[in-house]
Amino acid sequence: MGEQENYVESIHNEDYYRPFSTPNISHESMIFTGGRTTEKLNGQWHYVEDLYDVGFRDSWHRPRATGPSGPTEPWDFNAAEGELTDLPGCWNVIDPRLFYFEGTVWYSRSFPYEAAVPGERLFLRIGAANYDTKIFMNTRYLGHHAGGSTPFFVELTDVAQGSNELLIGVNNTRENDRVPMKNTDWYNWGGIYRDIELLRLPATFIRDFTVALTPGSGYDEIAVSCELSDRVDGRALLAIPDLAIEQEVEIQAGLGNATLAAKPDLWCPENPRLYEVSLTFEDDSVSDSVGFRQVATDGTSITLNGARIFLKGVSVHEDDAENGKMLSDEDLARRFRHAKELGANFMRLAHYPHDERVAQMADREGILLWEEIPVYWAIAFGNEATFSDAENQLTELIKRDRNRASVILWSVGNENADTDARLSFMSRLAQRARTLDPTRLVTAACLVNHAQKRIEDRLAPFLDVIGLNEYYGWYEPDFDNVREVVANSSPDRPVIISEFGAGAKAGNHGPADQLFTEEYMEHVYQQQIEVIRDLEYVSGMTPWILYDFTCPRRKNRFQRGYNRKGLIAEDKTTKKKAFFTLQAFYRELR
Ligand code: GCB
Repeated sequence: MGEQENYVESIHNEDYYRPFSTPNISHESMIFTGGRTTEKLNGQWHYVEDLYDVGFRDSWHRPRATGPSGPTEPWDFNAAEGELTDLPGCWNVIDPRLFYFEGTVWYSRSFPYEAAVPGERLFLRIGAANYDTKIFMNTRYLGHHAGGSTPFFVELTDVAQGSNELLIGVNNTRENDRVPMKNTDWYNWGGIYRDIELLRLPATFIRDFTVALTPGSGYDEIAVSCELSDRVDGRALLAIPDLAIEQEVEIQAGLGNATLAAKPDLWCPENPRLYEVSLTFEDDSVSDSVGFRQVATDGTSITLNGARIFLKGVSVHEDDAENGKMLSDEDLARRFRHAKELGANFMRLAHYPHDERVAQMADREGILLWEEIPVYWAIAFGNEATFSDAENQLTELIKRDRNRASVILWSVGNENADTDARLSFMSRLAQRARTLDPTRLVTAACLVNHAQKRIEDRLAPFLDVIGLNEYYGWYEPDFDNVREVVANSSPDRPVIISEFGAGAKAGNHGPADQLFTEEYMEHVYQQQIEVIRDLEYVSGMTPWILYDFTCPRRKNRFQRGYNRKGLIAEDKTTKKKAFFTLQAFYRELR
């Protein structure tokens, strides 16, 4: 007894996180949301930053002892008393004091609930929160989600009452076993920065729904699959009115698969034709706007609907001085406007899953997409828990976007040193992507083998397309080396130059051999284009990058906290000279 006399658990227990480490909210609880009515919980939430993790140490979610005159204990926290902020949003931009905050921020709000129909189930969906999110409702801990850019769901049915208190802790601490790890070349924005929604569903509902042209079918067969929330048998009804399709899909033990003969107009950038597709099972119904197309490789070419295509692209981050990582409608529209102005037909969404509205818009606008998970630089490749996290993020991304015609490539990572541990980790991810989605190509942004001066990566046999980041003219100042690399390489599959570029401060002019001038950057683009244009095996390019972006690693006088490789400055308006160099090339390729 003696030892414990002055023992105060909340200040002596460094294992305070453990009770909140399970259950893990993963892709398994995802729900297909296309066509569903949701109730948004966006808007004003209370928030409080928690530098010392007191919320976990002191269990801020616990019920408070109250007497006739209010609380009977001097609690340091009250969910209803925090300052107010609008969600979705990043805390770094609410208040300059929070710009550099890394740790947990608690968000809280209440909402009323009344079941609309008996037996209804209630779910919470969060579009994304960076990085680890712990959900509490009505004093109960419901689970946590790891991963900063994918959606997740938690069921509230058993805890929901007439009046409900949601308390959500979001932690963005950079850790070496997370995905990404501590060191990245972008800003570690924190917060719940995508929609927060409630879904009311019947007791048995449609959990997943995929629709695609069967690969290799001759463009005349559509494959549909669905999964229900329970292992029931029955029949679902599939409808594609514009193809005059209405067909029953047999469900056995909660799973349904069907193939349909159909001759849809094929989706492509010039004709981004979408079809309304719906699936109904008993009281539940979902729908989606789906484009039908086929992407494949043929030797060192990429083909879309059987025809060779050159991917005229640009890389993009989610980053904004006013909104952090939250993508405003204005930003969304602007990035497509700028891509089109460049003459692009392709975008690389680097280095993590972007807002789902991007792929929806790309479907409508006819822009092809590369989507990626943040297996970036020095991931803890030997750590199985890190692998599970990466695999879960990949699965959540694929499940979210696999009906999007615009998405043609899943990238399993970026610029990772070619070690045995990385080969095992990333080849498993590549296989996972293939199993989840046989209708798309798998890639990764690899590095040049600088010792051998050639395109060579042991991961290549696991990929359909080799992404290649090369910075000749910048980190590798001697541009002639690229000619040697090219002469030494004969890849057996298509290559996309997933990055090249150079930094320039918009408005900084000077001779073409002076770093950080627009002229230097322009010259790098001219030289790169001259080399790339003659390479048969190069099927596309996504130069780095559309806009300058916030980056704490970049501190010289031209950078001042920004990566300056944008074709457009961080104001998202001022174009640098290289923008027009790339535009001229893409126009010529038309
Ligand atoms: C890279 C990385 C990218 C960086 C870029 C740079 O290779 O993939 O995330 O921002 O280089 O500017 O150095």
